[in-house]
Amino acid sequence: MEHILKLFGLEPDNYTYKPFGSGHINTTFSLDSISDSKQFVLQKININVFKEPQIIAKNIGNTSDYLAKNHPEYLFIHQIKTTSEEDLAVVDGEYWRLSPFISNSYSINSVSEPQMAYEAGKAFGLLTKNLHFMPLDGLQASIPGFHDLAWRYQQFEESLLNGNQNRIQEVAEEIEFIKSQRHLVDVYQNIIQNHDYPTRMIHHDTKINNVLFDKTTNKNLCVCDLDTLMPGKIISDIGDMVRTYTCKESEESTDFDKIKVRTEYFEALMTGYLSQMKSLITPAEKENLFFAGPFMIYMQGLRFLTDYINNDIYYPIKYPEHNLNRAKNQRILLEDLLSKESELNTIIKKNID
Ligand code: ADP
Ligand code: GN1
Ligand code: MG
Repeated sequence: MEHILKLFGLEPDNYTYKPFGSGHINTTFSLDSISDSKQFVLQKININVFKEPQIIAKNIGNTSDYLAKNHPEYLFIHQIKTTSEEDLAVVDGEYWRLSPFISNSYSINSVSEPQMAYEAGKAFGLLTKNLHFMPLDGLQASIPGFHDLAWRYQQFEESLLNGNQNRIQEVAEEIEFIKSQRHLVDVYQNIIQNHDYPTRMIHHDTKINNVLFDKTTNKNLCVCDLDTLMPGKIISDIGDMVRTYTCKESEESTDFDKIKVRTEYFEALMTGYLSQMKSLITPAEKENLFFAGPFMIYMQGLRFLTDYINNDIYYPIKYPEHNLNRAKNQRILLEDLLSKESELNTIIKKNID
């Protein structure tokens, strides 16, 4: 830690640090100065997942420069460079990045008021709106195929061939469910092949704890967790909001009876998002707004189930059936969402027309 801090020009004796946040992938610390009010967020990038950390740095760096020039009033968490002007500090083959801590902010792990869903939707809508005209040339995916549902389905099929045979037998019902919804992959592929469906700079991880709220006003301040900020489609951002804001229970819950879509939260997040994006959304995007939710919930369930079958090589687990329970949770959420399709489409129409 001492060495890392020095690379960023910070005096190690002046700082205390502690683990921060509850993400699955990276390791996050907050750094607090003992002599003044300086605070930072230091993050070790998981290089098993992000195989080329420089891509993250470039995506965030380009976005930061673009926003500073075109939307200087917008609060964007920039990267602090090392003393040798690098975006990342490399120590023993591990990659670290530093950003300012946004003061007077807090984040939440579940949404307990529609107003928070509205604020979060607005925050992600504003990011996409401000990046609408940003050139994407030369930018790459920090995780290739990250939200490529066809590829995720292929990985699921491969797990059925090469994965843990006992587990495959045990989860036959969940496997059948994933297979029964295979048509969602076709809808996704139609979107990808549709030239009228734009590629935009997309956050790709719009979970509620990636929004920072103002401690004083409870309004959104900005979004954080920018590792997957990269070119993509709006169904990723809208879908992950539907996945994580509409249900009272998180993806960790095994209280399966309580897994239900709360339509007022769906409306709140859509209203917030569309308050920013309504005038920029294309007809092709408009047509597929409901699909965003099924797309992301299906993909997440499929990823958890694939990981269970592959003996839990990706997501950290706390007990043996953890990934299986997460997959069940997402299956139930998807079933409930699909059963409310017509009601939710009415809400979308009301907000977009
Ligand atoms: P991960 O989810 O991969 O652990 P995040 O970047 O989301 O990493 O950070 C974890 C938590 O730390 C966030 O949910 C948020 O509460 C807080 N956080 C992250 N960046 C900042 C920041 N720059 N200022 C204040 N809080 C932050
Ligand atoms: C991971 O790092 P974290 O917890 O924000 C995952 C997301 C999943 C999420 C599910 C790089 O995000 O895609 O939606 O877990 N990120 C990566 O909780 O795989
Ligand atoms: Mg996060």
